[in-house]
Amino acid sequence: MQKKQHNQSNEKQDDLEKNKIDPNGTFLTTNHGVKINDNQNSLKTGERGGTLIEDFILREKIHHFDHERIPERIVHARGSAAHGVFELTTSLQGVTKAKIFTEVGKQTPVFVRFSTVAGSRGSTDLARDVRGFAVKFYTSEGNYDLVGNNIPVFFIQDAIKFPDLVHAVKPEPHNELPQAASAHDTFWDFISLMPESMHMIMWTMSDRALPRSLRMMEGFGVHTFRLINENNESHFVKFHWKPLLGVHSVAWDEAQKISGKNSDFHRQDLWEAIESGAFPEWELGVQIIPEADEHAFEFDLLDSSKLIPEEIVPVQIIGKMTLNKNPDNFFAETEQVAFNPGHLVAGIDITNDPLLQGRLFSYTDTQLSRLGSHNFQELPINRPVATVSNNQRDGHMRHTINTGRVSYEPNSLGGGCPFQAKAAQGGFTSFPERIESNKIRQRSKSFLDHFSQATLFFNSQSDAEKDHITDALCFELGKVETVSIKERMVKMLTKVDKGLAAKVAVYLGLKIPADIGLLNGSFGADAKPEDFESVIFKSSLESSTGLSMANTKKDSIKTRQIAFLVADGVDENAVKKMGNSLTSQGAVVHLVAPKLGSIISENDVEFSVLRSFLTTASVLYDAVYIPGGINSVATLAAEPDALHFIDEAFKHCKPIAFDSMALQVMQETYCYKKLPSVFDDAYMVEAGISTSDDLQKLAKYFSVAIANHRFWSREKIDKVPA
Ligand code: HDD
Repeated sequence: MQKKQHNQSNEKQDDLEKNKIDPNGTFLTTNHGVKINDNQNSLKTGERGGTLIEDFILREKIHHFDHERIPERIVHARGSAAHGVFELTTSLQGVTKAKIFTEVGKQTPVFVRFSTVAGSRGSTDLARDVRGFAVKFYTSEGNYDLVGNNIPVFFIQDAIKFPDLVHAVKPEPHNELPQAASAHDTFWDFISLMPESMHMIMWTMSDRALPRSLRMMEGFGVHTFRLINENNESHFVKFHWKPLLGVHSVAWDEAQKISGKNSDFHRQDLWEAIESGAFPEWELGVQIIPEADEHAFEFDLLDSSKLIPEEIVPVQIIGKMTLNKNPDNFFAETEQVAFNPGHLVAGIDITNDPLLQGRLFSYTDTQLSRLGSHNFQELPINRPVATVSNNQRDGHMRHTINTGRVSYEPNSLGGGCPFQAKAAQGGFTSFPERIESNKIRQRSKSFLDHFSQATLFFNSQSDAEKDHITDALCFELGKVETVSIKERMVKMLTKVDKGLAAKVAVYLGLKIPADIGLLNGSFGADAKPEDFESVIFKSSLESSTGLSMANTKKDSIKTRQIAFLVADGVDENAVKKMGNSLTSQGAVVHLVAPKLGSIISENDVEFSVLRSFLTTASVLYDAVYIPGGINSVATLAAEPDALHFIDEAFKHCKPIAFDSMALQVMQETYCYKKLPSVFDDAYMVEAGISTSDDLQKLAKYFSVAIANHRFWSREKIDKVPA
């Protein structure tokens, strides 16, 4: 692959540079710097003798190796990350004093780690799961971490339930099954007893949980945060990351197959996009709510199981983030990076959201067992570009050499330094929220509405998206063995949408339940039935446009992977013209042939072939093109793997284009033979299938179809066995 020159020099990159070691051109040494003369043989008592304990070279090498692993993250263990920059385009001056949101044009270095939640470090990228979207901004005023997800709400309202949630979704403790999957009894047992999770469940059962690419998903700060201005006035804020490539997902059948064909699919996609210079980009949007409007909504702003529909508070775009550099070392950067929602800078503050409050403790705490020392902040990837000067000292693995005799404040021996900074000097001040309350373990009644936004989300989906949610629930609950759990879940679904509940019940072979009755979930031992019984709210909105992926951008084929199915005798003109047309728009074209090496075209042009039907699969592509050429189409028409490739792409509703000569191949496919109506001229474009003798015209149709992503209408017709 051609590596593009990245102009990624920034303060953080310069800082990281100091720690890099170039292994080239130096001798092999021990960790204490002694040159090694023989790295092939241990020191022995004679050629066939025992190894000597005095062999410090062997001892050190094995010893280091034995300790190379650290505990994986307790959640979000599987992740991929990249460096980049954030540039502010619209100032929030007057709303916040945080320079990152007031200095237009300033480029702030960022490090972003995407993750799945439930799976272990080596688990598949394509699990049905929430994706973590954690951004570390290395601002001039200190590190600011926005540790969000690709879903704007959360399963639970209070952090005290987090360990229960995670224990329920992780592999079951007696047999460590299943890996990276929520489709098992303990997860649905917990969920069926937690009505507050129902909104999030609608999202996780939707295609949002199966991103096509980490570059094609939204990010959300989830909680309501505060922005604080120079006068210490507060505005509430919700953060949104909007991908410039739009929000796109894969089909569930496809996701499962990708997991087998390439379980690093997302990691590789992110890496390759950045290496090729197709830098992933997101706009940062904010929903800003004046302090006075805290209670103006039909839900509680402090409740993380709710979102603010964009129709009610529009998202204002204030900047753009571009990821332009891959990490140099996975462990040192992606693994050792330590995020914390409590890493705030002056001008940004937290709220009393009980989910957020609990997180503030958890992240620093977990880094201790993961990274081994409080000094994890000194690791190169975690170090701020802002100056660190305080009186914290010592501890395991301290890197900094603090000079001088003063490590306390106030002091006179150090000239009083380092001084506290006044607010006007950039010192962090917490918002002086007025609080008058009893100390209680209780949840606010304003958190009682568990279903209205679940219903709003469901109602906002396109027909295809609704079908996918239904199918996902059938799959997940179909894997549950305990009947009472499935029944409770179906009862719960009746509160979201009766039609949905009925379809799932029928599929599972359950009776359609009568009304749901009391579900007290986690309101605590002292909660009284009247506190929550029959409290069913309804959103005043029927639907919200931003919640459906059907309304996303569909204007680009940048970075889309297109398979050209070819064999000897292919029409080189078709390959070149279609190839040029697609690659000039930023798509990536791969020739896929029966075998590797090269093919010779009709007119003796040689094309090198790096992928075959054995080494790749349709699920790794966005679209398929079959060029003409008498011998090529004859070979492909007789090649079952090629026919499977096409049928499978068809099944996953992907755009398919073929030259009229390649009709011979199509005629052998199941989709063509059994579903002739799809290949009716009038329907083909609607179904994302194009054919023509006119290459230019074909390329144009094909591009539009690829930008459209998928043609879910095909799911309405009979299924294809692929
Ligand atoms: Fe969390 C990691 C996002 C609730 C406790 N969380 C973690 C990561 C992300 C999130 C993206 C991975 C960061 C990385 O890439 O290193 N977490 C969220 C969001 C939440 C949320 C969006 C709800 C809105 N988390 C949450 C709660 C708790 C935690 C309520 C505990 C009370 N999360 C953790 C953790 C992790 C973590 C155990 C594991 C590894 C780490 O922190 O560094 O502390």
